[in-house]
Amino acid sequence: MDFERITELIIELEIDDISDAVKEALETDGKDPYDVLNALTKGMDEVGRRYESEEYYLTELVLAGETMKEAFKIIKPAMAASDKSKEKAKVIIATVRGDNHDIGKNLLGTLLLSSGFEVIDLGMDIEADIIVEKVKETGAKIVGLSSLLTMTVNQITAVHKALEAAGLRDKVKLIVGGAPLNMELAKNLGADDFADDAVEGVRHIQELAES
Ligand code: B12
Repeated sequence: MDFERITELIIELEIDDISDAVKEALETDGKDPYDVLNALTKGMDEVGRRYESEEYYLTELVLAGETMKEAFKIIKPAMAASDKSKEKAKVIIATVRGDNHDIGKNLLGTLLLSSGFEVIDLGMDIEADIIVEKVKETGAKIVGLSSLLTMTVNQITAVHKALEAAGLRDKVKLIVGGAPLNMELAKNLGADDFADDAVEGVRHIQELAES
């Protein structure tokens, strides 16, 4: 199974074939899970491009998201198995309330898992109060929020304030990501940190975990 074929399967929305293709790449061909992930992400980039140029519509986007999820299910354990040595810090991840984009968050979660973090993924469209409850319950010191929509970035402030109200704000580092954000905006909204992509996000989270 070559990488180009995996990229194609995402672009062609082949949800029934993706799991076997990823399995074959990992198990039969012994490919590095990171390289497979790279091939999947390339496919998703092209899907995003086609959506923007109106070759694809919402239906295709949803299916592309579902196809990525099937692939992640196979790739996650392979990535976790490739690095078990590090001490596990807990990271809570979620997409903010009102936002149903989770592909970027899932990618971050997969990479964090493979970097030795314990990942508590709350899902998408998540209320600030639920995040605070999870922080209390798990003692996680890092929260990563995803916001892809301009109209939902203010939910970052809602989480920041809810943590403050619970007396937890100084115990937790809040990092955010998503296309409408940048470092300056993230800080104005109450976050501690921002990263442009998931790879950079993992690097920042490693630094936050050590600080
Ligand atoms: C796929 C997609 C969808 C899918 C989502 C499926 C899913 N399960 O996620 C569906 C079809 C559901 C969808 C719906 C909508 N979408 Co949409 N969608 C996209 C699209 C094409 C791709 C997003 C994506 O998955 N990219 C791939 C991932 C890997 O990248 P990413 O999410 O950016 O994440 C990376 C970084 O941002 C970062 N990151 C992300 N989160 C985090 C978190 C942390 C902590 C860190 C450190 C880093 C980090 O790392 C990731 C990987 O490197 C984008 C356009 C685009 N090219 O981005 C529009 C886009 C985000 N959508 C948009 C819109 C408008 C909508 C709708 C309102 C459309 C509608 N009319 O209904 C709805 C909103 C639904 C809702 N309430 O959320 C707009 C948003 C505009 C804006 N700025 O507000 C965009 C930009 C398209 C556009 N150009 O208009 N969408």
